[in-house]
Parts: sequence; C-alpha cells; structure tokens
Amino acid sequence: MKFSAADHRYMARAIQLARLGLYTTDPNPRVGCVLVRDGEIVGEGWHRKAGEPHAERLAIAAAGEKARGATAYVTLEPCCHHGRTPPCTEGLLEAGVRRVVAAMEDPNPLVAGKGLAQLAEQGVEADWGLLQEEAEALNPGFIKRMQTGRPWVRCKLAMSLDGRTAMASGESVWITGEDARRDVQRLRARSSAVVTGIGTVLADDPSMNVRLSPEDLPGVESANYFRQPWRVVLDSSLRIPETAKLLSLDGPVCILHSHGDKAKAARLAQGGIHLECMADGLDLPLVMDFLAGREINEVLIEAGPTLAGAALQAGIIDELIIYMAPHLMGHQARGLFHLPGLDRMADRIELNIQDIRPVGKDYRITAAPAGE
Ligand code: AOF
Ligand code: ZN
Repeated sequence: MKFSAADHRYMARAIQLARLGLYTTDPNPRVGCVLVRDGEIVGEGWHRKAGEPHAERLAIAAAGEKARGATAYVTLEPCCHHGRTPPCTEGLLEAGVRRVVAAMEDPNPLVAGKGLAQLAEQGVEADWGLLQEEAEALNPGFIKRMQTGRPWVRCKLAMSLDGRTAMASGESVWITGEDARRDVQRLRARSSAVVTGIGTVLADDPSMNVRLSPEDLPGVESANYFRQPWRVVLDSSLRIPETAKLLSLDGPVCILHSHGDKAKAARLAQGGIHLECMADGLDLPLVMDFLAGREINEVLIEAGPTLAGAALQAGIIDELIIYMAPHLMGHQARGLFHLPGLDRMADRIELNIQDIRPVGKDYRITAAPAGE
C-alpha cells in the first residue's frame, strides 16, 4: 500500500480546506494543502481567488521554517508554470518539502503530470492518486473544461410530485419551499454562469442573481471575495425588454443572439451588457464552447421546458437537479421538458439517479443522463 491511514486523514483535511474555495476560486480550481512534519500539521492553506496565492504557497507561509522536511498533501498536483502566480513546485522545493502527495494530476495541459515529475527529478518523493474521486468532485467544471473544452452543465428544475412545473395558465412561482430555494441560491453561487432562455425572461422576469450574503457562504471571508455568476440569456432575435430585471442587477450579463435590432444591441452594450452575436444561430453545443472559451467552469441552466428539453436532447447536460415539492398540480399543468420525437418506449431518455435527499419539505434528486 502506497498510502497510510495517516496519509488518508491529512488528505481528507486538505479536501475540507479546498471546499472553502467553492464560491470564489473561479476560473481556477478549488485546491487545499496541508503540511505535516513529525505527525503534526504545521501549515494549512487553500486557494481563494485567481491572482491570489495557491494553496501550497499559503501552507508554506503558515509553516515557516517548519516546512523543511515536511510532507505536503495537496488536492491537485502542484503547478509548474508561471500563470498569474509563480510555480508551486519552486515554492515547495525552496521550502525544503521532502514528500508531496497529490490527490490527482492537474488536467491543465500546462501542468498535466509535469509538476510531479519535476519534483521527483529534484529528489522529492512525489505520489498521486489518494482520495482522487473526492478531489475530482471538487472541480467538475475545471476538469471538464480542461479536458474537453466544454463546461460542466447542471440543469435545475422544480416540479410537483406529479412532475409538473407550471399551471396551464403559466403561473408557476414558488413551487418549492424556502429551504430548496436557498439550496438553489448556493447552486447559483458556485456556478460561473447561470443560463436561461428568452421565454423565461418574458414570462417570469427572473433576477437570476445570488441573493445570499458572504456570511451565508462558507469560505467567502469578505465581500471582496464575493462574485455574482454571469447571467446569460439565449435570445436569438434580441427580444429582451430593456427593462428586464436581470439587466439592472449587480453582476455581469451576457446576451447571446443571432440577429435582431442593431440599435437595441448598441444601447444594451452601452449599458454594460455583453452582447455576443452567433451568426449561425444559438446551437447549444456551440454556446457551451463559447462559454468555456470565456473560462466558465460550471453552468447552471434555469429555464423552462423548451430550453431544458433542447439541452437534454443536445447532450450538453451533465447533471439534472430536480426539486420535487409535495403537492399535485394536476394533468392540465405543464411538464418539465419538451422532448419532441419521443414516441416509443425505446425512445425514452435513460437517467442514473445519483443522489436523492430531503431539503426542507421538498426532495432534491440529482440524476445524470445515462451512457455519457
Ligand atoms: C496549484 N495550487 O492552489 C491552484 C492551482 O494563474 P495561476 O497562477 O493562479 O494558475 C492557475 C492554474 O494553476 C490553474 O489553471 C491550475 O492549473 C493551477 N491551479 N495549482 O498548484 C493551487 N489553484
Ligand atoms: Zn500552484
């Protein structure tokens, strides 16, 4: 066995630390580091924000001279490139760290195994693969973007126990209770972008912002670290009312369109809205490519049945997050997805349910399209 029980314990602590970056490290990964010497934790660190020091550098600074001869437990392979900050490999070598255990390799092609190789060349005992699954779960978006050029996409929906989302009239607000709505706020807060369709904007005039304060978000130490996710509207013909609520709130907004009133586009752009014209139409995979190109790691789609159905059929969804409220809305109410072309049992879309748990009086179901 390459790793001892103590190794597991310290890496578990590093993962706990990394998790504190859940809401702030974007577009960087969440990373934690623990330095241990003679069975004692001598330094800890976690990456807070792009441009600020990496987890290893903070742990080394906390340990001071005690870093000499220590083992570093890091949830991601130490970087060996000059990005916004200098390479962690150099920092670890200068500090005299003797052994480095990484939970996983860094999928960033600038690193990708080279960080650990460099350390090993310099005589540091370097291993990886401890609690790898847990470490990967910290950064689904960063890993997917680095490996495929696409963001990690969640689609959030709320429904009644009979699978309905809105009354036939369109009336739909507050299907779920307060706890579920807070849970959605946290989902938004960890996302790099929240995406919706123009149909939802016209029908509901949603805010799509995070309304939690820093104190409600673990690891967000001050308002300085708080950031709103991008609000992205898919609006082919630029029908968005200039008075739409989501345009006036704090935080970056992007409207993706393919045609529409040029004067209106100019006015919106002048108001600080980012407009992106995709002349060939808003093909969903291309939209996701575009977002990944803007360093968007995790996308949350919050939309009506048309966009949700189209996203599912386009194969861009990694996770469905469905809140189920304990009431019935009846057969005239609207369903979750528009899925044209499903005629036979053989056409069904298979899902794997990965998690189901109560959230207040509702349930939250996490499912992934099967065969991904
Ligand atoms: C680490 N420790 O805590 C993090 C790492 O622009 P920079 O300098 O912040 O570099 C960003 C890249 O560094 C990022 O894409 C990823 O490959 C790695 N992140 N590496 O050793 C850390 N956050
Ligand atoms: Zn680094």
